[in-house]
Order: sequence, then C-alpha cells, then structure tokens
Amino acid sequence: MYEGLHIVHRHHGAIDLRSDTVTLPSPAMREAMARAEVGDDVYGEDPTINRLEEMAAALLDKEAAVLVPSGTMGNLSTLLAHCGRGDRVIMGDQCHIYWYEAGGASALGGMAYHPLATATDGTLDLDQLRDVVCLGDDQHEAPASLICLENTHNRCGGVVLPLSYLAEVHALAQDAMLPVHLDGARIFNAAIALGVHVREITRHVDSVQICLSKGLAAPVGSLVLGTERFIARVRRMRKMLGGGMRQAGVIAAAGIVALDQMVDRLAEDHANARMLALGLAKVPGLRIDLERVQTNLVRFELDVTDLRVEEFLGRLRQRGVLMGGMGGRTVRAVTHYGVSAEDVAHVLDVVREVV
Ligand code: TLP
Repeated sequence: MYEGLHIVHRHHGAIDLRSDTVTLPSPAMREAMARAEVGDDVYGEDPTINRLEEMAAALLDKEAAVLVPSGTMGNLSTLLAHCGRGDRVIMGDQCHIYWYEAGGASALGGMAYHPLATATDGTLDLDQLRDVVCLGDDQHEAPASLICLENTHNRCGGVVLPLSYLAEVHALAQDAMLPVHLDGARIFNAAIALGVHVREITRHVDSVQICLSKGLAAPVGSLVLGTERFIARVRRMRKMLGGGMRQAGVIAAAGIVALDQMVDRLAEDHANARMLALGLAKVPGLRIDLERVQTNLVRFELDVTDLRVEEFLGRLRQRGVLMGGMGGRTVRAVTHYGVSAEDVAHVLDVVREVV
C-alpha cells in the first residue's frame, strides 16, 4: 500500500542522536496504522488495542496490560494506583520519575518522594533500602508504600540492572510487604543486552511501564502491566488524568508492529553505540566510561576546558549532528532505528573536527 511512499527517517537531514524518542515509524507501522480496525477504547471496544494489551501481557508474563499515551502517564497512573496521599515512594535519586516527570506523583497524588543515592551501575544500596522499607510504624513517618526501579537506567547511561539485584530487591520488598514498580521505558534494551527473555526481568516486579515510542520506534504509546485487579485501578487513574482514548487502535497498530518486529533489531543500536563509544574514547578532550556503555545510550564528559557543552553541541548542530546536554559537562548521544553504522562513522569524524 505504501510502495513508492518516501518514508523520511531524518529530521531536516541531520543525524539526530538526542534521543531514541525521535525515531519515526517504520513503513510496516504506517501500513498497519492505515489498516487498523478501531473502536471506542473507553468502552473496551477497540479490537487493535485489546490485541496489543493481550499480546504485551503474554510477552511480559503479567495478567493484564493497559495502553497509555506516554511513559510519564504510565508511571504516574501506576504510582497513583499503588499509593495514596502521604505515602512514601522509595526511588533512586537519578531516576526518570524523580528528575523528569514534573513531580507529578507529588503534585497530583500527594506522595512523598524518598530518594536514595544511586550507584553508577544504576543500583540502590540494599542496606539503605532495608532501612527505609519498614518506615511507617511510627506516627512521625510517612509510610513506605512502593519501591521504584528503572531498567535500563537512563541517567546512568543506559546501564542494565543485574537480574540478581532485581531478585534481591524483590525479596526484600516482599518481606516488607511493599510492591516494586519498574520504569521499563527501555526494558527490551535490557533484555537484549542480557541475552534473556524479557520475562526474566518482569518476574521480579509487581508492575512495569514499557515504552513503545523509544527504541521500538512507534510514534506514541506506553503500556502498564500487572495483575488484573491492579490494572483496573490504573485504568481508572488513566481516565482521571485524561488519558482514556477513543479510536486509538491506530496507535496500538504501530505498537503491535513494534513488539513484533522491532525488539531484536535493538542489538544493532547497541553495536552502533559501542562503536560510537570506542571512537569517542580515542578523542583527546573527551572522557567516557566504556563499562557503562551497555545498550543504546552513550554518556560522555567534555574535558576540554575552553569548550562549553552548549558550544560543542552548537558546532555539532552546524555540521548536521544533534546530541543532548545532560547538565554539567555531560553529553548524551543515543543510537536508534534510522541511525546506521555509516552515520556513526560520520558522527565520529564530525566530533574529531569539532573538538
Ligand atoms: N525519557 C526521555 C526524556 O524525558 C528525558 C529521553 O529522551 O530519554 N522513563 C524513562 C526511563 C525515560 O527515559 C522516559 C523518557 C520516560 C520514562 C518518559 O517517557 P515519555 O517521554 O513517553 O513520557
């Protein structure tokens, strides 16, 4: 149907490494979207959404799933479903929920964030965690109600949480009778990097949010997964937040293609990220911890004293390469669908020239 249609994978001709959120839908996605059977999802009558939710639940081995417009709404509706006002949510001080979700759970759900120091490998110290999961017996304390983890870990540079660590956190949480929520925006990157089925990750958590619109290249959408009872609560929160969508099967159709066709190819993004990281490591004036380059995110520091990050990014931009600043002297470059090994080689040439 889309033969002859030119599918653009470049934004204004630039090689865009700012994020994997910039990915454009594949031709198969556009075709599936055009053909999607739709209905009113608030009535539960969109067959394509129902199919996507069932498919995801089976894949991640959870009882039920619900489609939400974004990762941010997925996390927020999940936190609202797990916790009430005055509840304490334990999370790492580098996690996306804490840094980049506009404080939603606090502003709209009255929750108290309890951030713990995050190690460079994305983990939290288990002794510290043990100390805070039981808070709430004393009247002074906001009761601990939820632990949030993130995998892969964005601000830590896309690192993958070890399965043994997930098991330990899960056991500790079960002892304290607390649920564990996983922000799995890039959970498939983690599974591919570990070489395991994604279920090996999700078995250690009670709820999980996954993004279809990052490396999997769907235009819109995230899913929240958990028990049937829990997902019914998330559905109510989604409605409250204005995320109850109608004929959104057009979105779900791309999501089905994402889960079907776009997971295995993430290995390509990881190889390209590795190539980029190895090249950057050889550029004098840049500092990079190669051990932390495990998936598609590449974090590095500008050590050149007279070159400010904004200047560096501006000079790249002039030469058709986009990267993002992460505060301080840190830069992030993300490989994804639409960025080839040749693109990475070109980016390295440009970086060498600029630095
Ligand atoms: N992350 C975006 C920006 O918001 C920083 C990016 O470019 O990486 N969890 C994690 C771990 C994420 O990285 C993101 C997006 C989200 C949640 C939120 O997803 P959306 O953007 O769909 O609300």
